[in-house]
Amino acid sequence: MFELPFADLIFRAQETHRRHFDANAVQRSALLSIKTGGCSEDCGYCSQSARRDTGLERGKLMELAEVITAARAARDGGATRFCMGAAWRGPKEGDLAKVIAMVRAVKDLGMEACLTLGLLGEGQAEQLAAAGLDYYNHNLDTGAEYYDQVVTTHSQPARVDTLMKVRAAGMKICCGGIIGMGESRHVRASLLAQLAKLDPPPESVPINHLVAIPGTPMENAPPLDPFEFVRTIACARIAMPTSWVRLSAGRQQMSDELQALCFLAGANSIFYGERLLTTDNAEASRDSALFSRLGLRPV
Ligand code: SAM
Ligand code: DTB
Ligand code: SF4
Repeated sequence: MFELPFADLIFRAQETHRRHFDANAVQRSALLSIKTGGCSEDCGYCSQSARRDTGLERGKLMELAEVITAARAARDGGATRFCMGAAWRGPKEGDLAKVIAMVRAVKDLGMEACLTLGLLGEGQAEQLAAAGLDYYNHNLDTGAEYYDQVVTTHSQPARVDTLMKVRAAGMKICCGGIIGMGESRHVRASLLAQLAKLDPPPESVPINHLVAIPGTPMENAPPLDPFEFVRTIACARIAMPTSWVRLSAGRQQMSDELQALCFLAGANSIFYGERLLTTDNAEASRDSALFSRLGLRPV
């Protein structure tokens, strides 16, 4: 699929997209970093690893009241899902109880709730499901053959194990990866094949463009041809026809025209709001203008 002429690939992606979705409807999720920095892991793209100096200030787990204020603002701004992320290898039991209170509060505000807390231990997925968590985000991040060039402190099979726990507990899976980390096209195809082979495939598939962060090993990653990113979105759409494909990190660095190509290729979800986890996102006012110029409808 990656090798198809661009127009043929986009045509196939559109055909697939329109069979399963309203092609003009785009879902909006808001993100909040509830615990920032100081992470034990060494993921080469990440600003939050304690193993390197990215100038990021290390924070404690946020208080419930602050999370509620942020969630209410996100809802009032039009987000339908609120995603909370923590810079952990995985949650400790005491922290999990605090996070569960946050999930309940988000649900009380009438939004879907999503968490990304790292690797889950025995029984933790069940506790999150019981609290009403809709989605758990845990990315494969890259193709299996490239993973150990990106992360050495945990393995990709360990991540797959967490995904199985999430599924067994009855929650929906949000799982995708990062494009532009110097990987080959073969690795990009392999990531998408691994995602599509999950049974069932993830309900939500975030495709992140690497945000190159000074102080990380990927600071000087070779630039990716923007059309290759669009191709990756199109292939994700074709390989996972009924999943929400999210145009995730990296939108702020993209032109409106490139984002439009991504929507044309079958992306139908975005992160919405001024911040991702530790970096800025495209401004809500820019997104509203883009939606209206393209006739896109938020859902
Ligand atoms: N610690 C947890 C984990 O690793 O699963 C949750 C937070 S982690 C920051 C969530 C995801 O954000 C990563 O799996 C990666 O896909 C994405 N991410 C982190 N830094 C990024 C960057 N600089 N550019 C693009 N995506 C990034
Ligand atoms: C995902 O796939 N992308 C989001 C969310 N899941 C947690 C995170 C993007 C982070 C971008 C870099 C940063 O802001 O630190
Ligand atoms: Fe830690 Fe997650 Fe960043 Fe890896 S991606 S360093 S596990 S916060």
